[in-house]
Amino acid sequence: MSAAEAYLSEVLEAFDFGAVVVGAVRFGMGHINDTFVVHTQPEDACCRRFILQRMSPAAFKRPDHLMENITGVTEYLGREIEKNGGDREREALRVIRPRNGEPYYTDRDGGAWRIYPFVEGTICYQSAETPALFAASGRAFGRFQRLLQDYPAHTLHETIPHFHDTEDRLAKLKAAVAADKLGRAAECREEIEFVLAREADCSTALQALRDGVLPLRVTHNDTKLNNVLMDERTGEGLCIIDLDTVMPGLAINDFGDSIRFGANHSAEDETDLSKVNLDVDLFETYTQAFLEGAEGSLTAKEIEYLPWGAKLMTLECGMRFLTDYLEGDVYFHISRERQNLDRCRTQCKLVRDMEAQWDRLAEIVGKYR
Ligand code: ADP
Ligand code: GN1
Ligand code: MG
Repeated sequence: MSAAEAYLSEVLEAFDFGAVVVGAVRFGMGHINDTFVVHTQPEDACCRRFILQRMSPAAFKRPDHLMENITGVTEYLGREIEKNGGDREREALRVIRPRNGEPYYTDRDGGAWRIYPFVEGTICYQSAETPALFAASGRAFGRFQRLLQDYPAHTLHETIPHFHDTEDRLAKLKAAVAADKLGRAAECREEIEFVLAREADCSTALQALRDGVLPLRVTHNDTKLNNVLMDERTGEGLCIIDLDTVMPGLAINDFGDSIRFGANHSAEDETDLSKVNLDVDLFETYTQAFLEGAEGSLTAKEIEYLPWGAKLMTLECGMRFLTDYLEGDVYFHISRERQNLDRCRTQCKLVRDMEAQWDRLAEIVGKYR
Protein backbone atom coordinates (compact mmCIF):
# COMPACT_ATOMS: atom_id res chain seq x y z
CA MET A 1 0.00 0.00 0.00
CA SER A 2 1.37 3.43 -0.93
CA ALA A 3 1.70 6.50 1.22
CA ALA A 4 -1.72 7.81 2.19
CA GLU A 5 -1.19 11.00 0.13
CA ALA A 6 -1.41 8.94 -3.07
CA TYR A 7 -5.12 8.31 -2.46
CA LEU A 8 -6.22 11.76 -1.34
CA SER A 9 -7.95 12.94 -4.51
CA GLU A 10 -9.88 9.65 -4.80
CA VAL A 11 -10.88 9.74 -1.14
CA LEU A 12 -11.90 13.40 -1.06
CA GLU A 13 -14.26 12.71 -3.98
CA ALA A 14 -15.86 9.86 -2.03
CA PHE A 15 -17.26 12.10 0.71
CA ASP A 16 -19.78 14.92 0.54
CA PHE A 17 -18.25 17.73 2.57
CA GLY A 18 -21.18 20.02 1.82
CA ALA A 19 -18.83 22.69 0.46
CA VAL A 20 -15.84 23.16 -1.84
CA VAL A 21 -12.75 21.33 -0.60
CA VAL A 22 -9.84 23.76 -0.44
CA GLY A 23 -7.17 21.21 0.53
CA ALA A 24 -6.03 18.49 2.90
CA VAL A 25 -2.80 18.34 4.90
CA ARG A 26 -1.29 15.95 7.44
CA PHE A 27 -2.35 16.65 10.98
CA GLY A 28 -1.63 15.67 14.59
CA MET A 29 0.93 13.52 16.35
CA GLY A 30 -0.71 10.08 16.42
CA HIS A 31 1.52 7.01 16.03
CA ILE A 32 -1.00 4.80 14.27
CA ASN A 33 -3.41 6.25 11.71
CA ASP A 34 -2.72 8.59 8.79
CA THR A 35 -4.54 11.74 9.82
CA PHE A 36 -5.32 14.77 7.63
CA VAL A 37 -7.27 17.95 8.19
CA VAL A 38 -9.55 18.88 5.30
CA HIS A 39 -10.39 22.54 4.78
CA THR A 40 -13.64 23.39 3.06
CA GLN A 41 -15.15 26.72 2.07
CA PRO A 42 -18.92 27.00 2.44
CA GLU A 43 -20.50 29.81 0.39
CA ASP A 44 -21.98 31.67 3.30
CA ALA A 45 -19.71 30.79 6.25
CA CYS A 46 -16.05 30.67 7.10
CA CYS A 47 -13.82 27.64 6.63
CA ARG A 48 -15.24 24.37 7.93
CA ARG A 49 -12.76 21.63 8.80
CA PHE A 50 -12.92 17.85 8.94
CA ILE A 51 -10.60 15.13 10.20
CA LEU A 52 -9.86 12.53 7.55
CA GLN A 53 -8.13 9.31 8.56
CA ARG A 54 -6.82 6.22 6.89
CA MET A 55 -7.07 3.56 9.56
CA SER A 56 -3.78 1.80 10.03
CA PRO A 57 -3.76 -1.47 8.09
CA ALA A 58 -0.92 -2.70 10.33
CA ALA A 59 -2.98 -2.19 13.47
CA PHE A 60 -6.52 -2.90 12.31
CA LYS A 61 -7.28 -6.01 10.30
CA ARG A 62 -11.08 -5.54 10.38
CA PRO A 63 -12.04 -1.91 9.68
CA ASP A 64 -15.66 -3.07 9.35
CA HIS A 65 -15.64 -4.27 12.96
CA LEU A 66 -13.81 -1.18 14.09
CA MET A 67 -16.29 1.20 12.49
CA GLU A 68 -19.22 -0.78 13.85
CA ASN A 69 -17.78 -0.24 17.35
CA ILE A 70 -17.15 3.46 16.77
CA THR A 71 -20.56 4.12 15.26
CA GLY A 72 -22.27 2.32 18.15
CA VAL A 73 -20.23 4.05 20.83
CA THR A 74 -20.44 7.58 19.39
CA GLU A 75 -24.20 7.31 18.92
CA TYR A 76 -24.63 5.98 22.46
CA LEU A 77 -22.39 8.71 23.91
CA GLY A 78 -24.32 11.29 21.89
CA ARG A 79 -27.60 10.19 23.47
CA GLU A 80 -26.12 10.18 26.99
CA ILE A 81 -24.63 13.64 26.47
CA GLU A 82 -27.93 15.02 25.21
CA LYS A 83 -29.73 13.49 28.18
CA ASN A 84 -27.30 15.32 30.47
CA GLY A 85 -27.91 18.59 28.64
CA GLY A 86 -24.47 18.62 26.98
CA ASP A 87 -23.42 19.72 23.50
CA ARG A 88 -23.50 16.52 21.44
CA GLU A 89 -21.60 18.00 18.48
CA ARG A 90 -18.63 19.04 20.56
CA GLU A 91 -18.56 16.40 23.30
CA ALA A 92 -18.63 13.30 21.12
CA LEU A 93 -17.25 12.41 17.71
CA ARG A 94 -19.71 11.98 14.86
CA VAL A 95 -19.01 9.59 11.99
CA ILE A 96 -19.89 11.01 8.57
CA ARG A 97 -20.57 8.30 6.00
CA PRO A 98 -19.17 8.44 2.46
CA ARG A 99 -21.47 9.11 -0.52
CA ASN A 100 -21.93 5.37 -1.09
CA GLY A 101 -23.63 5.03 2.32
CA GLU A 102 -21.09 2.58 3.72
CA PRO A 103 -19.76 3.26 7.24
CA TYR A 104 -16.32 4.12 5.75
CA TYR A 105 -14.67 4.38 2.33
CA THR A 106 -12.44 1.69 0.86
CA ASP A 107 -9.85 2.98 -1.64
CA ARG A 108 -8.59 1.21 -4.77
CA ASP A 109 -5.99 -0.71 -2.77
CA GLY A 110 -8.24 -1.67 0.12
CA GLY A 111 -7.27 1.20 2.48
CA ALA A 112 -10.10 2.17 4.87
CA TRP A 113 -10.94 5.87 5.35
CA ARG A 114 -13.35 7.80 7.58
CA ILE A 115 -14.15 11.42 8.37
CA TYR A 116 -15.33 13.29 11.46
CA PRO A 117 -16.21 16.98 11.82
CA PHE A 118 -13.22 18.80 13.32
CA VAL A 119 -14.12 19.72 16.91
CA GLU A 120 -13.31 23.45 16.84
CA GLY A 121 -12.26 25.57 19.79
CA THR A 122 -10.23 22.75 21.30
CA ILE A 123 -6.56 22.09 21.97
CA CYS A 124 -4.83 18.75 21.77
CA TYR A 125 -1.85 18.74 24.16
CA GLN A 126 1.19 16.49 23.84
CA SER A 127 2.22 16.85 27.47
CA ALA A 128 0.60 17.80 30.76
CA GLU A 129 1.70 21.44 30.78
CA THR A 130 -0.06 22.12 34.08
CA PRO A 131 -1.56 19.91 36.80
CA ALA A 132 -4.94 21.52 36.08
CA LEU A 133 -4.75 20.31 32.51
CA PHE A 134 -3.85 16.79 33.58
CA ALA A 135 -6.72 16.80 36.07
CA ALA A 136 -9.11 17.91 33.34
CA SER A 137 -8.06 14.96 31.18
CA GLY A 138 -8.53 12.63 34.16
CA ARG A 139 -12.06 13.85 34.75
CA ALA A 140 -12.82 13.39 31.06
CA PHE A 141 -11.54 9.80 30.96
CA GLY A 142 -13.28 9.00 34.25
CA ARG A 143 -16.51 10.41 32.84
CA PHE A 144 -16.03 8.38 29.65
CA GLN A 145 -15.84 5.27 31.82
CA ARG A 146 -19.00 6.23 33.64
CA LEU A 147 -21.01 7.17 30.54
CA LEU A 148 -20.28 3.78 29.02
CA GLN A 149 -20.85 1.70 32.14
CA ASP A 150 -24.17 0.34 30.84
CA TYR A 151 -23.10 -0.01 27.20
CA PRO A 152 -23.71 -3.59 26.02
CA ALA A 153 -20.10 -4.75 26.08
CA HIS A 154 -20.84 -8.05 24.31
CA THR A 155 -21.76 -6.14 21.13
CA LEU A 156 -18.24 -4.72 20.81
CA HIS A 157 -15.69 -6.39 18.56
CA GLU A 158 -12.14 -6.90 19.71
CA THR A 159 -10.54 -4.56 17.16
CA ILE A 160 -7.02 -5.65 18.13
CA PRO A 161 -7.06 -9.13 19.63
CA HIS A 162 -5.01 -9.40 22.85
CA PHE A 163 -4.49 -5.63 22.87
CA HIS A 164 -3.78 -5.28 26.59
CA ASP A 165 -3.00 -8.93 27.16
CA THR A 166 0.32 -8.32 28.85
CA GLU A 167 1.15 -12.05 28.95
CA ASP A 168 0.67 -12.24 25.20
CA ARG A 169 2.74 -9.07 24.68
CA LEU A 170 5.56 -10.74 26.60
CA ALA A 171 5.28 -13.88 24.46
CA LYS A 172 5.47 -11.70 21.33
CA LEU A 173 8.55 -9.94 22.64
CA LYS A 174 10.24 -13.27 23.34
CA ALA A 175 9.44 -14.41 19.81
CA ALA A 176 10.88 -11.22 18.34
CA VAL A 177 14.06 -11.65 20.41
CA ALA A 178 14.40 -15.27 19.28
CA ALA A 179 13.91 -14.33 15.63
CA ASP A 180 16.11 -11.23 15.89
CA LYS A 181 15.35 -10.59 12.27
CA LEU A 182 17.45 -7.42 11.95
CA GLY A 183 20.25 -8.30 14.37
CA ARG A 184 19.11 -5.59 16.79
CA ALA A 185 18.76 -7.71 19.94
CA ALA A 186 22.38 -7.26 21.01
CA GLU A 187 21.98 -3.51 21.52
CA CYS A 188 18.78 -4.05 23.54
CA ARG A 189 20.14 -6.60 26.04
CA GLU A 190 19.52 -4.40 29.05
CA GLU A 191 15.91 -3.65 28.07
CA ILE A 192 15.18 -7.30 27.29
CA GLU A 193 16.58 -8.32 30.68
CA PHE A 194 14.56 -5.60 32.36
CA VAL A 195 11.32 -6.95 30.96
CA LEU A 196 12.14 -10.63 31.53
CA ALA A 197 12.86 -9.90 35.19
CA ARG A 198 9.22 -8.75 35.47
CA GLU A 199 7.60 -11.78 33.86
CA ALA A 200 5.48 -12.57 36.95
CA ASP A 201 4.12 -8.99 37.04
CA CYS A 202 2.70 -9.45 33.55
CA SER A 203 0.04 -11.78 34.99
CA THR A 204 -1.09 -9.66 37.95
CA ALA A 205 -4.04 -7.82 36.40
CA LEU A 206 -5.04 -10.68 34.11
CA GLN A 207 -5.08 -13.08 37.03
CA ALA A 208 -7.24 -10.65 39.03
CA LEU A 209 -9.64 -10.58 36.08
CA ARG A 210 -9.65 -14.39 35.81
CA ASP A 211 -10.30 -14.63 39.55
CA GLY A 212 -13.21 -12.20 39.33
CA VAL A 213 -11.41 -9.64 41.49
CA LEU A 214 -11.48 -7.05 38.69
CA PRO A 215 -14.56 -6.66 36.43
CA LEU A 216 -14.52 -6.49 32.65
CA ARG A 217 -15.81 -3.12 31.45
CA VAL A 218 -16.10 -1.06 28.30
CA THR A 219 -12.81 0.81 28.17
CA HIS A 220 -10.97 3.17 25.83
CA ASN A 221 -7.61 1.40 26.04
CA ASP A 222 -5.52 4.27 24.64
CA THR A 223 -5.96 7.07 27.15
CA LYS A 224 -3.04 9.29 26.26
CA LEU A 225 -3.43 12.98 26.97
CA ASN A 226 -3.45 13.65 23.23
CA ASN A 227 -6.57 11.54 22.86
CA VAL A 228 -8.71 14.09 24.67
CA LEU A 229 -9.55 17.45 23.13
CA MET A 230 -9.49 20.22 25.72
CA ASP A 231 -11.96 23.09 25.53
CA GLU A 232 -9.98 26.21 24.63
CA ARG A 233 -12.34 28.41 26.62
CA THR A 234 -12.92 26.45 29.83
CA GLY A 235 -9.75 24.33 29.95
CA GLU A 236 -11.92 21.25 30.63
CA GLY A 237 -11.62 17.93 28.80
CA LEU A 238 -14.32 18.15 26.16
CA CYS A 239 -14.20 15.28 23.70
CA ILE A 240 -12.54 11.87 23.89
CA ILE A 241 -11.13 10.86 20.51
CA ASP A 242 -9.20 7.92 19.03
CA LEU A 243 -11.95 5.38 19.70
CA ASP A 244 -10.32 2.64 17.60
CA THR A 245 -9.52 0.55 20.64
CA VAL A 246 -12.75 0.90 22.60
CA MET A 247 -13.33 -2.71 23.67
CA PRO A 248 -14.09 -4.71 26.77
CA GLY A 249 -11.12 -4.23 29.10
CA LEU A 250 -9.93 -3.15 32.54
CA ALA A 251 -10.62 0.29 33.99
CA ILE A 252 -7.21 0.20 35.71
CA ASN A 253 -5.62 0.09 32.25
CA ASP A 254 -7.41 3.26 31.19
CA PHE A 255 -6.12 4.92 34.34
CA GLY A 256 -2.66 3.42 33.88
CA ASP A 257 -2.10 4.46 30.30
CA SER A 258 -2.85 8.07 31.22
CA ILE A 259 -0.30 7.92 34.04
CA ARG A 260 2.29 6.36 31.74
CA PHE A 261 2.00 9.18 29.26
CA GLY A 262 1.10 12.15 31.41
CA ALA A 263 2.54 11.86 34.92
CA ASN A 264 6.02 12.98 33.88
CA HIS A 265 7.61 15.95 32.17
CA SER A 266 9.33 14.36 29.23
CA ALA A 267 8.50 13.22 25.73
CA GLU A 268 7.80 9.55 25.16
CA ASP A 269 10.98 9.31 23.06
CA GLU A 270 13.25 11.47 25.27
CA THR A 271 16.87 10.31 24.90
CA ASP A 272 18.15 11.93 28.10
CA LEU A 273 16.76 9.55 30.72
CA SER A 274 17.73 11.86 33.57
CA LYS A 275 14.76 13.98 32.43
CA VAL A 276 12.33 11.06 32.59
CA ASN A 277 10.80 10.84 36.06
CA LEU A 278 7.45 9.81 37.45
CA ASP A 279 5.84 12.86 39.06
CA VAL A 280 4.04 11.49 42.11
CA ASP A 281 2.10 14.73 42.60
CA LEU A 282 0.73 14.37 39.08
CA PHE A 283 -0.13 10.75 39.89
CA GLU A 284 -2.19 12.01 42.80
CA THR A 285 -3.78 14.80 40.76
CA TYR A 286 -4.86 12.31 38.12
CA THR A 287 -6.11 9.73 40.63
CA GLN A 288 -8.36 12.25 42.29
CA ALA A 289 -9.67 13.62 38.98
CA PHE A 290 -10.24 10.23 37.35
CA LEU A 291 -12.25 9.04 40.34
CA GLU A 292 -14.19 12.30 40.40
CA GLY A 293 -15.13 11.82 36.73
CA ALA A 294 -16.00 8.15 37.32
CA GLU A 295 -18.40 9.25 40.07
CA GLY A 296 -18.43 6.06 42.10
CA SER A 297 -18.59 3.70 39.13
CA LEU A 298 -15.35 1.88 40.14
CA THR A 299 -15.13 -0.82 42.81
CA ALA A 300 -12.85 -0.62 45.85
CA LYS A 301 -10.71 -3.40 44.31
CA GLU A 302 -10.31 -1.47 41.08
CA ILE A 303 -9.15 1.55 43.05
CA GLU A 304 -6.71 -0.59 45.03
CA TYR A 305 -5.26 -1.96 41.78
CA LEU A 306 -4.77 1.47 40.13
CA PRO A 307 -0.99 1.50 40.71
CA TRP A 308 -0.84 -1.87 38.96
CA GLY A 309 -2.64 -0.35 36.00
CA ALA A 310 0.02 2.35 35.83
CA LYS A 311 2.95 -0.03 36.11
CA LEU A 312 1.58 -2.65 33.74
CA MET A 313 0.53 -0.23 31.01
CA THR A 314 4.01 1.32 31.14
CA LEU A 315 5.82 -2.02 31.14
CA GLU A 316 3.59 -3.34 28.36
CA CYS A 317 4.07 -0.25 26.23
CA GLY A 318 7.84 -0.56 26.72
CA MET A 319 7.61 -4.18 25.52
CA ARG A 320 5.57 -3.16 22.50
CA PHE A 321 8.06 -0.48 21.46
CA LEU A 322 10.90 -2.96 21.94
CA THR A 323 9.14 -5.68 19.94
CA ASP A 324 8.49 -3.22 17.14
CA TYR A 325 12.11 -2.09 17.17
CA LEU A 326 13.29 -5.71 16.89
CA GLU A 327 10.81 -6.35 14.09
CA GLY A 328 11.90 -3.31 12.07
CA ASP A 329 9.48 -0.54 13.15
CA VAL A 330 6.49 -1.93 11.34
CA TYR A 331 3.76 -0.83 13.76
CA PHE A 332 4.50 2.53 15.43
CA HIS A 333 5.23 5.44 13.09
CA ILE A 334 8.81 6.66 13.52
CA SER A 335 10.48 9.85 12.35
CA ARG A 336 14.07 8.87 13.16
CA GLU A 337 16.27 5.81 13.70
CA ARG A 338 16.08 4.04 17.07
CA GLN A 339 13.02 6.05 18.07
CA ASN A 340 11.17 2.93 19.20
CA LEU A 341 14.16 1.84 21.27
CA ASP A 342 14.29 5.29 22.87
CA ARG A 343 10.56 5.05 23.57
CA CYS A 344 11.13 1.66 25.21
CA ARG A 345 13.87 3.12 27.41
CA THR A 346 11.67 5.92 28.74
CA GLN A 347 9.01 3.36 29.66
CA CYS A 348 11.54 1.20 31.53
CA LYS A 349 12.75 4.27 33.40
CA LEU A 350 9.19 5.10 34.45
CA VAL A 351 8.52 1.54 35.60
CA ARG A 352 11.67 1.74 37.74
CA ASP A 353 10.41 4.98 39.28
CA MET A 354 7.01 3.48 40.01
CA GLU A 355 8.63 0.51 41.74
CA ALA A 356 10.82 2.80 43.80
CA GLN A 357 7.77 4.76 44.97
CA TRP A 358 5.28 1.88 45.16
CA ASP A 359 4.29 2.38 48.80
CA ARG A 360 3.59 6.03 48.17
CA LEU A 361 1.39 5.21 45.16
CA ALA A 362 -0.55 2.67 47.24
CA GLU A 363 -0.98 5.25 49.99
CA ILE A 364 -2.34 7.80 47.51
CA VAL A 365 -4.98 5.51 46.04
CA GLY A 366 -5.83 4.42 49.58
CA LYS A 367 -6.84 8.00 50.33
CA TYR A 368 -9.52 7.88 47.64
CA ARG A 369 -10.87 4.41 48.21
P1 ADP B 1 -3.94 8.08 16.13
O1 ADP B 1 -4.60 6.77 16.42
O2 ADP B 1 -2.99 7.99 15.01
O3 ADP B 1 -3.38 8.69 17.37
P2 ADP B 1 -6.13 10.01 16.45
O4 ADP B 1 -7.54 9.58 16.15
O5 ADP B 1 -5.75 10.16 17.86
O6 ADP B 1 -5.13 9.05 15.63
O7 ADP B 1 -5.94 11.42 15.70
C1 ADP B 1 -4.67 12.04 15.60
C2 ADP B 1 -4.77 13.50 16.02
O8 ADP B 1 -5.75 14.20 15.20
C3 ADP B 1 -5.25 13.74 17.43
O9 ADP B 1 -4.19 13.65 18.35
C4 ADP B 1 -5.84 15.14 17.35
O10 ADP B 1 -4.83 16.13 17.37
C5 ADP B 1 -6.44 15.18 15.97
N1 ADP B 1 -7.89 14.87 15.92
C6 ADP B 1 -8.46 13.65 15.73
N2 ADP B 1 -9.79 13.74 15.67
C7 ADP B 1 -10.11 15.06 15.80
C8 ADP B 1 -11.35 15.83 15.76
N3 ADP B 1 -12.52 15.25 15.54
N4 ADP B 1 -11.25 17.17 15.92
C9 ADP B 1 -10.06 17.79 16.11
N5 ADP B 1 -8.88 17.13 16.13
C10 ADP B 1 -8.89 15.78 15.98
C1 GN1 C 1 -0.54 4.40 19.96
O1 GN1 C 1 -2.78 5.90 18.34
P1 GN1 C 1 -2.01 6.58 19.42
O2 GN1 C 1 -0.81 7.33 18.93
O3 GN1 C 1 -2.92 7.39 20.28
C2 GN1 C 1 -1.05 3.02 20.36
C3 GN1 C 1 -1.15 2.93 21.88
C4 GN1 C 1 0.20 3.21 22.50
C5 GN1 C 1 0.68 4.58 22.04
C6 GN1 C 1 2.06 4.90 22.52
C7 GN1 C 1 -3.89 1.44 18.47
O4 GN1 C 1 -1.48 5.37 20.36
O5 GN1 C 1 -1.59 1.64 22.26
O6 GN1 C 1 0.12 3.20 23.90
O7 GN1 C 1 0.69 4.66 20.58
N1 GN1 C 1 -2.33 2.75 19.74
C8 GN1 C 1 -2.57 1.58 19.12
O8 GN1 C 1 2.31 6.24 22.32
O9 GN1 C 1 -1.75 0.66 19.08
MG1 MG D 1 -4.28 9.29 19.09
